[in-house]
Amino acid sequence: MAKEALIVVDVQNDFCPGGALGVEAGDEIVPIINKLILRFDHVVVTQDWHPAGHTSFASSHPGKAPFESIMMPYGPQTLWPEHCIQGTSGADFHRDLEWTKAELLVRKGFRPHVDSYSAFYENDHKTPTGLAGYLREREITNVTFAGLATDYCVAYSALDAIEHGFAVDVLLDACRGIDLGGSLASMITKMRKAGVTLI
Ligand code: VGL
Ligand code: ZN
Repeated sequence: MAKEALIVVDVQNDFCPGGALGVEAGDEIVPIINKLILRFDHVVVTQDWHPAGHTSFASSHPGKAPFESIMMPYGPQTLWPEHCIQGTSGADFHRDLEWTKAELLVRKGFRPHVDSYSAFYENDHKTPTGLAGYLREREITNVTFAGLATDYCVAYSALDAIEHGFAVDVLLDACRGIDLGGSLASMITKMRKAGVTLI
């Protein structure tokens, strides 16, 4: 019997319009996600959770501007405006997100020197968050993703979930993308090729 979980990715103020890294129409997905939360027996939420001065912030690299890329020991890293700093209101969930039913909250990006898009691994693709083990121990076989941003945290999480052997759905209506240099189309193609069901 398939056992399903909904994973709600980074529905935080800084990723909504007016936020530090606002995704266009990012807040439109909140009522859709609230309905999904009611339908699923198991809900996990993720929260981007950076210390001040995080290595993914352009402001941590003199002379660099947001959305430029730099080489890190673990590969290329896009630089972002300061966002989702631990304990700030920008890092809070959108006020209308009905997250109280969530059984697990996964925080990511809290290590100062490595970014984390995926809910499963840091961007070094080696350091696990523990989510895969949690889902496996709970005997969850199917995961459905919704949230922000389609082409970053949602896509990287979905690809890692496939790698871990889960059946993976991404509900595109319940996601919004950043779309940097064609990233939305390229990550959608990558997800489809990897075997993610895009709905
Ligand atoms: C995200 C960029 C930086 C995301 C998080 O949630 O997609 N994107 N940090
Ligand atoms: Zn981040």
